[in-house]
Amino acid sequence: MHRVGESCFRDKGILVERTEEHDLPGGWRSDRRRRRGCRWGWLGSGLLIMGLAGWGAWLRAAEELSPSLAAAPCDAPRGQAYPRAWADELGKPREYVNRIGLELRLIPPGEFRMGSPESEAGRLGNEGPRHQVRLTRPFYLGRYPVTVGQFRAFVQATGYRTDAERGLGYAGAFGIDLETGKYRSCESFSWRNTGFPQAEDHPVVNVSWNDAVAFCRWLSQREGREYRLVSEAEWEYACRAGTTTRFFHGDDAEGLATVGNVADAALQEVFPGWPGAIAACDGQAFTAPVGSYQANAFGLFDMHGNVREWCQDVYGANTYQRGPVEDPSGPAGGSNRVIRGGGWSSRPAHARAAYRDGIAPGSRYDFLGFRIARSLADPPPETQTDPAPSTR
Ligand SMILES: [Ca+2]
Repeated sequence: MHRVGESCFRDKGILVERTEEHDLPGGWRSDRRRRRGCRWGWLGSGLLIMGLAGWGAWLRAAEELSPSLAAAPCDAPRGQAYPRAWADELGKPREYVNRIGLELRLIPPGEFRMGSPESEAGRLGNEGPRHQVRLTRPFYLGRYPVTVGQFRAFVQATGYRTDAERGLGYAGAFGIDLETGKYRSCESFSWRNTGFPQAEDHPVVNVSWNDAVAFCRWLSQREGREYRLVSEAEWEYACRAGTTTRFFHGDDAEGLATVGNVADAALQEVFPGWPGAIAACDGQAFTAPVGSYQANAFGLFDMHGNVREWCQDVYGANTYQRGPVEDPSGPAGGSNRVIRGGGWSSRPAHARAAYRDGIAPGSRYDFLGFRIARSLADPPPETQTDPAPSTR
């Protein structure tokens, strides 16, 4: 065990251990054993700690009741270790698959710098000021955006008609005109008809925020536990997974080809001159099957590309200046909802971890889908696995 600069503090019932240096996964197991010993008091390993390290060390160890917050910046091995440590500590599965095949990963509580530094290439004014945010509660987050097949299960079970199909505000959805390469509204566009081919494992698009919330409501009733859209802070924290760069793989825009489906040479083959496309070619001009690119350290796919994603929060352009720094959930008033992450048609600047926008909740586009979250305050899921970190 190799530790430097350790301290503890208590905040809102959560005991937090701050450590400047940690062991990687083996060290977590050592931490856990020590904490369990503390819980059992004189009968456990607390006696050994007291005997070996003295009274002061025992007092410090006795207060350590949970793993550390996942503190950014951290490298990928440590980022992978945090969820495993919290899953072990909480006795929860690190990943599970629900009844419609939706895979979720446990996201550890943690601290990160939300927003972008003023020096970041492509930065917009609504990404600042960059500020420290703490998420105090672990939660589950979908590994992928919700797929066409999963959304179809919802529609078939309920007969639900989306805002595009009902013509809320306008008929259909906004999609790309394959003849001109321009965006336009088309009354025949919906999640069933995007204008380009989609298989069941592609992310669903042309769904509004209202449709996404309806999906969560149905899934909550079906599964007996509450599903919801991810908050904006949760989204950026989960996307970064301990990193502080423009993208979770680094700052290089061309590197996006390995981690996400963005505007690239494949799209330019269909629409020459598409603005901002990277030179790499992933062979996918439009949406790709979810999970086709590399995951981040938290095991999440498609955070930087494939589809933009609805978040739960109301959008405010200047909310970083006055919002809470602990478990922020967006402004109380307002109508537009936050969208995060890049899509298949996005230029790199719009695929950054800090990039944010807000649009009307009834909007539907062929580059916009959603990802769902769930709290841990539910009974254990029926199907559970604990796989090795994926490198897909
Ligand atoms: Ca592509």
